[in-house]
Amino acid sequence: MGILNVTPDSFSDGGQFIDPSRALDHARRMIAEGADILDIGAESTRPYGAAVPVPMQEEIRRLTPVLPAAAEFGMPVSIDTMKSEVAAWALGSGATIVNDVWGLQRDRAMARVAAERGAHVIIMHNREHADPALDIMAEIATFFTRSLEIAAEAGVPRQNIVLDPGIGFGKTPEQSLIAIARLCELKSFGLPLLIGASRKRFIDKISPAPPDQRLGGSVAAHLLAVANGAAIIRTHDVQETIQALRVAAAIENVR
Ligand code: HH2
Repeated sequence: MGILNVTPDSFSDGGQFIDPSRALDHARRMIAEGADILDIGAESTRPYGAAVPVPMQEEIRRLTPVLPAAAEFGMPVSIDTMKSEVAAWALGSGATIVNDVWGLQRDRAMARVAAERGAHVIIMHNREHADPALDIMAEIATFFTRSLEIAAEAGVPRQNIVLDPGIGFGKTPEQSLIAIARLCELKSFGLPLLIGASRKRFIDKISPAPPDQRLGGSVAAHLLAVANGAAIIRTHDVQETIQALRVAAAIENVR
């Protein structure tokens, strides 16, 4: 899954793709590099730092010149939003997947919108504040169970759901590491797992570097995530990530 942030303020690539023609060039490039899904967002989810909430109309205004055109490229498009109105607009404009970083638990209309449109849904674990004392795997499992109840009540078919432990969201850096190290425990839900470790701050805690210099750490995290059961990797760096995954798979296959 290639990331396309049509935002002025995303933590790692803010402002780079706010211009629609640059955004669409980047989408084309990620598809050429092998992305199977485009994840388009117009509000920084701000895993770190102060959030500047974006009004719904502004989110749709940023997406209008980009999302419908990107959907024409033939790859599935997911809409990275916390707002059901934005999700509804995007699903009516070519997106087929809703990526909700609040796992259907914040905007209660989100599950209904996804069900009505027959969309796939990415349920991501999140919480307002990290708590170092938490058993993070138990917390994630409890959160997923609640999100899956909300999805079922709204009529989202279980086979349309992907689960994501939410690397960097409401977690200490160590808890993000644990979520990757113990990812296979979440296989018990019987659903595909997604990991988005791309350029995130836990990398900087281990090996200090600004976001645009965290490729090595991102690739390491993603290789281990796949080894531990991830089916989808959300990345800013499609070409490098696919190359690393192909080489790792080739080595596994000659055993
Ligand atoms: N991470 C970010 C945003 N959306 N969605 C899912 N499902 N999983 C993630 O890990 C995830 C996500 C944050 O990364 P980015 O999009 O690069 O930053 P920003 O939210 O600042 O635009």
